[in-house]
Amino acid sequence: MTELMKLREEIDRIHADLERQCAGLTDRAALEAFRVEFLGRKGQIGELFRVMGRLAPDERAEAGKLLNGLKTVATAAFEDRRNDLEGTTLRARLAAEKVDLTLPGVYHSLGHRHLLTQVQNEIESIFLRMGFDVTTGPEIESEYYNFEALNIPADHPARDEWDTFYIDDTTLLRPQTSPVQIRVMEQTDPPVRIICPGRCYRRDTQDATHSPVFHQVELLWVEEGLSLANLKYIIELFVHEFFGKGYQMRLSGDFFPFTEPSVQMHMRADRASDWLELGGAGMVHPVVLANVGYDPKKVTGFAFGMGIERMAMLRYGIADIRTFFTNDLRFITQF
Ligand code: FA5
Repeated sequence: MTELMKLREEIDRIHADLERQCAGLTDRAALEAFRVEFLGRKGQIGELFRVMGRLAPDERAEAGKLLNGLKTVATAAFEDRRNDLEGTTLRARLAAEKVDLTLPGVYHSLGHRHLLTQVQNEIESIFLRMGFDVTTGPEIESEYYNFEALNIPADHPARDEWDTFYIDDTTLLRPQTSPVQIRVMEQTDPPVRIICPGRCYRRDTQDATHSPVFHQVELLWVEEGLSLANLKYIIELFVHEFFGKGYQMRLSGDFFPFTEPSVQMHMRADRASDWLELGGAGMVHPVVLANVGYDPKKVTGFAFGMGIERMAMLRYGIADIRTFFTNDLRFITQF
């Protein structure tokens, strides 16, 4: 067999081999290995070019043509496969990254402040505008601040008015925000003009208007020359600001050991509705003023404590106080 015939056979073998291998290439690494194997400088086709030197001069032209033909076939096979693979990769990427602009968007529900917080913020801003400071006090309170300093000595029957959760013999969960009055007056010389919103706790049986946890806002103004008329004016001004027109308010006599005289405040939405008790108020008792070192002959003051849930119930027509605390989104998202 002549060298040229051997070359032809070799070319046929390589041709068949490269076509078979090329069809099975599925990724870039395999494709590159294919290129090195057949088209690289030391690849199978490159090696064949070396055989040219051993051929008779008249065979070389033909061998050159055949080899160049093989190289062209290999290059074309390589490039076709590369284009194919790149196309497949691209199509896969496009499919994976496809965005369907007609799909409904992903809905992120935004939270918002709870109705009680909204109402509390609004109450604060009304009183801030009137010149009151906003302050807070502890929810875990001592008997002294909640009772004694407020003129309710131990064994006084008025303690029953506040069905109180005790933590130990002298510590309790405050059933009212009134102890903050004492804490503020102990720390400040008159004049004092503050409100204190906050959470309160009572062993009250739950019903439509009572919850074991609820909120009050306490108000205290102590200065020279204040009277019940000033208290009434402030309450009326607040009611006007918070509720607007149309609501009815009434003050009637009441008893609290820490105020004298004392009143309670009721409101209703219109003549047809029932009165709802919103809070208690009165002129700060001289004993309470003396307890914090004030001179009751010089200064007088008034205070009130109102239920924040009850205010919200009246304004928004909420029939049951428990809806504030059940975290039902159907309720919460209405406000
Ligand atoms: C007091 O707590 C007095 N500290 C109010 C006060 C302050 C009087 C300053 C004088 C001077 P009373 O127990 O009435 O008062 O409660 C006041 C208001 O808190 C009630 O009118 C009601 O609106 C609200 N409240 C009381 N208990 C509950 C409860 N269990 N659930 C919801 N709201 C309540």
